[in-house]
Amino acid sequence: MRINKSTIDQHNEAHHQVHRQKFDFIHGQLNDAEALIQKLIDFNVAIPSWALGTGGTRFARFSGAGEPATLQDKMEDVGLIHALNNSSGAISLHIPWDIPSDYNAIKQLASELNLKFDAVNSNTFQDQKGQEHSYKFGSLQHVNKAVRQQAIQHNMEVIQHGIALGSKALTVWLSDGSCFPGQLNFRKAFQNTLDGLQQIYATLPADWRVYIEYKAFEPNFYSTTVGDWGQSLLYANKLGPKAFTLVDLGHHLPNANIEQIVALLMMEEKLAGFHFNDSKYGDDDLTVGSIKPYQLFLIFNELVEGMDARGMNHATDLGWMIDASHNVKDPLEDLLQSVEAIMISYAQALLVDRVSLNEAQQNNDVVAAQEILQNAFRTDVRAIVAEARLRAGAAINPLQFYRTQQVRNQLINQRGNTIASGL
Ligand code: RM4
Ligand code: MN
Ligand code: MN
Repeated sequence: MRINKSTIDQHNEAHHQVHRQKFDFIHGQLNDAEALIQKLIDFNVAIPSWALGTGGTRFARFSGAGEPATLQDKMEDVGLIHALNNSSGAISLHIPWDIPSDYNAIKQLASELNLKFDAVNSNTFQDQKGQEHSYKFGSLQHVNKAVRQQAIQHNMEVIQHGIALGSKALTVWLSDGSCFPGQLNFRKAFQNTLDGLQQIYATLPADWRVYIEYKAFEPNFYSTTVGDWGQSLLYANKLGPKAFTLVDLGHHLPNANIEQIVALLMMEEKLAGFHFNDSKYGDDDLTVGSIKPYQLFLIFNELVEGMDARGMNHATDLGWMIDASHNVKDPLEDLLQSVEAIMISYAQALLVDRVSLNEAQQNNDVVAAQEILQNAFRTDVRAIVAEARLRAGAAINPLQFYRTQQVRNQLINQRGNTIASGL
C-alpha cells in the first residue's frame, strides 16, 4: 500500500495551526534551530524485516492481521513508515528469511520506496530445512569442524546477497554458548569462533564492515560465547579495521551502564552502531523509549559528544537500527513510536550545552552537570521533530495519520486477515 502525498498534505494542513504554535514557542528558545532541524531531517533509522509482523513469546503467538507475507510486502511496510516519518529510509534483511528471488526487481522496488539496504543479518541460531548439520550445540564455536564450516559458508553467502543488494555490512549475532557448567571449554569455543569469524572477514569486500553483536544470555543460560562488549571487542580487535562491536540495548545484564560502554567503544573507534529497543528485564525487545527514556537520552548524549569529538557524520557514520518484537501492538504503530522516541532523544542530546557541561566537569560541579543534562532531557522537543518531518514532506503526526486513515484496515483488505510473519 502506498500513501498518497496529497493525503499527507491534507493531514499537515489540518494540523498546521496547532503545530505552528507549539513550534514557535520552542523555536524561540533555540540557538541554532536551522542546523538542528537539518540534522533531524538527515537522521534515519533502519527497520528490520522481522519487526513488521507480530512476534511472540515462547509461550504463544497471537497473530495480527494484514501482515506482510513476502519480502516485497515487508519493504512496502517500511516504505509506508518512511513516507510518514521521513526517518526510516532503510531495511535490514535476515537471511535466509528474506532471500530475494529477483534482485533487480527488489532493488527497483527499494528505489521506488526511497529505501536503502542496511546491514544484512546471518542466522546460525536456527536449523533450516534441508540443512546438513544442526546448530543445537552452537555454530562457529562448535566442537565439530563440519558444523563450523557450514556456519562460515552461510555467512559468506549472506555477504553475497548483501553485495547484490548494495548493503555495506554484515551483522553476526551468534546464539552460541552453553547451558550448563562443564558443557563447553570456553577458550576453545572462543578460538573456534574467532577462527570462523576470520575466515568470514577475509571475504568481506573492501568497503564493507562486519558488526559483532553480543548478548548476555538466552538462548544459552550458562555462558554465551559473545556475551558482552568486552568479548565482542576482543573479536573486533583481533579481526581488524573492518570489524566493530554492535550494541543491542536489550543484550545487557540488568543496570549495565550502556552509555559508558558506548563512549568507550567510540573512543576506540570500534562502535558499529545500534539495535534500539527497550527492556525491563532482559532481551524484551519493547518499544524504544517505553521503559527507560532517560537512559536512551544519556546514550544519545554520549553519541553526539563522541561523534562530534571525531568530526563524524551523525546520520551515516554509525549503523542505526531498531530491533524489536511486538506481541500486543500493531507492529507499524509500534515502529512509529520507536522511531519517534529515537528522534526525540537525538534532538534532546543536540540541545545539551556542551561548553557549560565541560566547564561543570572541570570544576567538579556535580549539581550543575546534572542540571545541564536534565535541562535538555526535560525540554519538550516534539514540535521540533515534527517540524523536521513537515519540511521533509512527511506527516506532522504519523501515528495519528496512520489511525485516521485506517492504514491497518486497508492492509487487511489487501492482504487478508490471517497472514503470519514476524519472529
Ligand atoms: C537476537 C538479536 C539479533 C536478531 C535476532 C533475531 O536476539 O537481537 O540481532 O537478529 O534476535
Ligand atoms: Mn539485535
Ligand atoms: Mn535481541
